[in-house]
Amino acid sequence: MVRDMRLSTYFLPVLKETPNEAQILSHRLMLRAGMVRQASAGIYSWLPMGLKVLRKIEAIVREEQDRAGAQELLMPTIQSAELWQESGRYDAYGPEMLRIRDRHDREMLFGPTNEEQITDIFRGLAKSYRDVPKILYHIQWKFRDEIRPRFGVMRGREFLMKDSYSFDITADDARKAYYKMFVAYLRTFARLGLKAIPMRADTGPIGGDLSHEFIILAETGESQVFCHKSFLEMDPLSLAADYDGDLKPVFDAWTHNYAATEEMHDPAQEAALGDDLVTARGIEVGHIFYFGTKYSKPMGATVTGPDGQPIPLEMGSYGIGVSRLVGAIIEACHDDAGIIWPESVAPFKVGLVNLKSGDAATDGMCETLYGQLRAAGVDVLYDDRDERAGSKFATMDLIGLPYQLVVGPKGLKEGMIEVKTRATGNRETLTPEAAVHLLTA
Ligand code: 5CA
Repeated sequence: MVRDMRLSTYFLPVLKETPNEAQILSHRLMLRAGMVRQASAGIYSWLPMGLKVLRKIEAIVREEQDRAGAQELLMPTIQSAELWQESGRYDAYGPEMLRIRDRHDREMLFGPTNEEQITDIFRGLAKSYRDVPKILYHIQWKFRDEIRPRFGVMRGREFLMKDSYSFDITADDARKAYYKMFVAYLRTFARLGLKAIPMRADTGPIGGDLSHEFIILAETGESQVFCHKSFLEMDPLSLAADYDGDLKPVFDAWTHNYAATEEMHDPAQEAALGDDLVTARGIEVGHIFYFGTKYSKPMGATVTGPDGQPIPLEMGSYGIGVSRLVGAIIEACHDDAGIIWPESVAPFKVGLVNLKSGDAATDGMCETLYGQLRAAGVDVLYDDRDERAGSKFATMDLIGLPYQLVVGPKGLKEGMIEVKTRATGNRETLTPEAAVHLLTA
């Protein structure tokens, strides 16, 4: 049985006024729909409904990592400065890194990413070429003291990231790991209801020479991006996800046409595209890097090869902005009335609206429907409050559940209830049995 969720008792602090600190739509909607509350600049508490969405996104990201053969572990948020001194990034990372001293005056930091930490784990525990290939990942909070935290959870200071790290002994094998994660990302974003385009990207402070950002196009995006218009039509879920097979053809199919972020863009190639060029704003939801031995060499992370000689590990890292995705999905999926969740990440599948709380017939029918749907494993939020119909509809549209099941005394006299599909606005009058059938099919 799915958990009991009645609006009369659920903690859903919906705001009537539009908060004026929010500059973009997803941030306004997240505040209005009671999903998050700002704790301090760029740092948010996740309220029950926001957390539900975050967890659903996290679960899809995890499933696709596991499917690709990556193994989950969990590294701490607080790291020792020593590891970063070994890699040479402690000073290079600059003021974005939150530096902390413990009671013994030891230098610590709140991790902005985990290349050093995972390299340290691997060098300590993996000894032989037989210990690779491996892809390890975790889903953990990061801290970056961004100069301009903004747009709510989209550019936070504390944010949830999925970061994976691959270990191989040849550059060729490391590329295979890169292709695997590339395909896992296509699948992940498609399942989240997003069209994310892989674009050639700059490697920035992570380093390396091969990198793609996964970008969803949105007017409010922070990056300027350029791509061939064919990307708008490509369908990631039509791909075979046979991770044991050769994934280079899939990678080639997705990268042979031009797509680049601002840092990597090439005006000559763009001019040659003519009318086929799309210039747009985009939101970076994922970023993957191949950087070879950049960390393994200075940190002495080697395994012994078949001939007994040490081989420095070939590595890559692969990030997804899990908390950023909550805002990004809203940027991609909304209308004037509010959020329109893709079913895969919706906090509840169905909102049950009782148009006349206190009326024996409507109350009775609502309880019956609520019980049947929950018994069938459907996540339902029941609006059992004694409120005006108009305000109930506005709340349902705002929070964006895929289906609204509306029960009122008039319809019930005819033995009918209404199902509204949030995405299309389409309403159907059905018998209660037909409605339950539709929503449990
Ligand atoms: N170590 C590498 C890959 S694991 C890394 O840190 N890559 S990253 O810097 O590109 O970050 C990975 C993803 O985290 C980005 O694609 C983005 O979606 C998300 N992200 C980065 N900074 C923030 C931020 N300030 N707020 C929210 N999400 C962020």
